[in-house]
Amino acid sequence: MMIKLYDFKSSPNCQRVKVVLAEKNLSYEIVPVDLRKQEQKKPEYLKLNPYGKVPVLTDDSTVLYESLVINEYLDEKYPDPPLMPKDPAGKAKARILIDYGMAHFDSAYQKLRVELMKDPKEQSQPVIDGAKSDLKKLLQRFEDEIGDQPYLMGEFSLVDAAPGRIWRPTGPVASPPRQIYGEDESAALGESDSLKPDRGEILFCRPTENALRQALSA
Ligand SMILES: N[C@@H](CCC(=O)N[C@@H](CS)C(=O)NCC(=O)O)C(=O)O
Repeated sequence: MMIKLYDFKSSPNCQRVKVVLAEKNLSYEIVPVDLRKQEQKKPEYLKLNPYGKVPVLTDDSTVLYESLVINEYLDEKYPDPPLMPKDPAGKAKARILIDYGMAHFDSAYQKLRVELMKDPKEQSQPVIDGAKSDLKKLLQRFEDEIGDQPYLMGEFSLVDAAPGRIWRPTGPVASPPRQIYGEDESAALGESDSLKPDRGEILFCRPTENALRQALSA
């Protein structure tokens, strides 16, 4: 059995799959796909993913794309530890939160990310301030959902794996761990050297007040 992940290190879509692979302690081989060289558009890659995007995950003869679908596959195929509620209502709730993150949260986050990745001289403060203010409002939904629980569904779940960095205390303007997020982006977004690649730092998703303060007060 061999899992391969076709990956570009700073891709959030790849990162959410890596979180699940790590959480399930699955070993896998990374196949780097350099998006800057358009390797994702080569005919042989398009045979794996007709959309020409990363990630692709192969598991023996199974070839999958779309990160959220890959994560559900991994959870069903490798159920230890389970990362979705068992009951249909719980599953539906988890999917609603994932959809909220992807459909509503991500665009504000991407706006901030793109701006922060620019040369500081070219950054627009109004764009940064606007995106932060949007994110703060959007994060409130997670604050309300999480309450006193450590994770959005109580236990760590695919909801916590889905968002990449933003819903975590190590948010985009705080400290994305280099090991998952890639050197360039971590440097651009401001990495703390104290982070180590263990579960606590890479996988915890706690959109707590602390996260809000750390990520958005700057
Ligand atoms: N919905 C897809 C999105 C995949 C995606 O947009 N991947 C980006 C990297 S984060 C990509 O490959 N971009 C290169 C391109 O579009 O050419 C997923 O969740 O896997």
